[in-house]
Amino acid sequence: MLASCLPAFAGVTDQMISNDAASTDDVVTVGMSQGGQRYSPLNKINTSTVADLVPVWTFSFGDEKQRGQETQPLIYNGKVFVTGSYSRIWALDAKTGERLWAYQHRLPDGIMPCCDVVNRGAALYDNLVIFSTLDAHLVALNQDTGKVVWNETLGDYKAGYSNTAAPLIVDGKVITGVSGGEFGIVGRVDARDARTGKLVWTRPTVEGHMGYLNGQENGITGKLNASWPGDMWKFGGAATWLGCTYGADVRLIYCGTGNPAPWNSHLRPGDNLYSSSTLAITPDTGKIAWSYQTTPHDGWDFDGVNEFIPFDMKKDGKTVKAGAKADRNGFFYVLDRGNGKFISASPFVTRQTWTKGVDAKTGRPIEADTRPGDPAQAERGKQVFSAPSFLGGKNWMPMAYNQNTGLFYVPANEWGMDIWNEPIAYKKGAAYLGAGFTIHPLYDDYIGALRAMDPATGKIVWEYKNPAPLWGGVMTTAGDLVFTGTPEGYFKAFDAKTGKELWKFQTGSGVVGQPVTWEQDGEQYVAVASGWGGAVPLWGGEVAKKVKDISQGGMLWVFKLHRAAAP
Ligand SMILES: [Ca+2]
Ligand SMILES: [Ca+2]
Repeated sequence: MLASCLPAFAGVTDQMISNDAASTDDVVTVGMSQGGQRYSPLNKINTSTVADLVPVWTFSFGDEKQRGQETQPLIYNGKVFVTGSYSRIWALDAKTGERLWAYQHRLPDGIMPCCDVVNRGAALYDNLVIFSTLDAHLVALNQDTGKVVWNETLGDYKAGYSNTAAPLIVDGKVITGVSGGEFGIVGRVDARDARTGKLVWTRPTVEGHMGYLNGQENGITGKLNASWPGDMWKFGGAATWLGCTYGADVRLIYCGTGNPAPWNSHLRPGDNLYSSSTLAITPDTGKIAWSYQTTPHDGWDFDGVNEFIPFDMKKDGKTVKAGAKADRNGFFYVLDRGNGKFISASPFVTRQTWTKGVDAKTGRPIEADTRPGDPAQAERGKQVFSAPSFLGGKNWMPMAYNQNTGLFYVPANEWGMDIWNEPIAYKKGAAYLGAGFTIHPLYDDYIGALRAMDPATGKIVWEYKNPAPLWGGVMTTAGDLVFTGTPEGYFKAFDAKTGKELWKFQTGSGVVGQPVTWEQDGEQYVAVASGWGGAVPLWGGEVAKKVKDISQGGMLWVFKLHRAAAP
């Protein structure tokens, strides 16, 4: 067929999504690939040139609406698609930053996002840009006009459902999870036809709930009452609030699940499957292929939602088809991505009080005696100190994997909590915790630590310590660079091999967004959103006091090398 017969841009295809990591002139997935490695082969910006990185344009999210900007921009067809707080999205001219269109989702009163009004990015498919909203909708807009093409409901916001994660596209299906584990919702993974929004399958993440495929019953999840007592599974949590990644070679979708509900674990003796786990789900049928529970019978709100990233691990002269996850509970896990077999668990923060370690044979943690006490006989059970805190050794902010160095770059935090349990009963639309807590820093001089982990040895190769907690995503490149932001407002670049800080830029507000890079007209660009917020100011206890003076914001920053610096 003659090239002239084809429109210049026919829309985003499955092929383009599969190839996102290698195609450097666009970024069509959150995570910069379906697997979420956040690695770019671009190297014009590198350890020698990064000092000359300067802003090209900025875009203000505007209005009176600021708060946390945890988004990742997408770049396609000369446009930047970026989401913002309060379920907003914009299309911008990639060359100039000029606004092409804006869409602001009409949010009802009474939405219940637990952890700030954030959004973590959109998905592109065909001529659509698809994102989820704080009232638990999934909205698809025309990429050229910003007009709504379809709008589906993910859950009842009055029961505590919301959604902030970026959707994942697999084989023409849009894959989403749900938020709301603090309100006793039931976690779920859905697959919809990306063009129409029509539900293909749904898979609940709490045992006893029925799955569906094309409107037909498709088997219950797990085995009723095998790991949950009585009716507790009916409001069992296990929210899939960070969405999913995909291992194309083994054709499995990986979704992390959050805490079992309520937090008071004495009300639900048992492992409480499939909470605080990684689930591998088949994209065609929505069946669970394997699962691995990082925190059985979670009593600390460790969740297990953190992203599971497929990578090829070189170990003992062999290549292992592995996947890695830095869990809120403080361990960096490596599993076989095909069958879920446990390979290793290594601490990536300094303290894990809840366990004596992970059994190397079974992969099951050995519980230490630090579970908050049973309040059955008293108003308040015994208070304990636990590290990590429930905000996690790592929270939502995604790590990155560099294919050259073979290292993962993990945005970690060092903090603990006083935690106690209280009586609680489920009530629709009310917090369902049965716990109280105060978060404390572990050290005087830092909370955040960007750590380079060698997945083959479980060793920390280098670390960068930051006074405030790290809350932004990480990106790494073939230019031997690691990019991330700080609540203090800096966007920074580090040497991927040594951790040496090579460049920083003050963005005017805390950086909790996810950086990306792409090539345009022969030059390499880098972008990140700035705007302080997220869970720390809301839930951070003693830590929140430390960061209370940071200005809010809402700005997309775009950088490239200063031309005058060229030879
Ligand atoms: Ca690409
Ligand atoms: Ca939780």
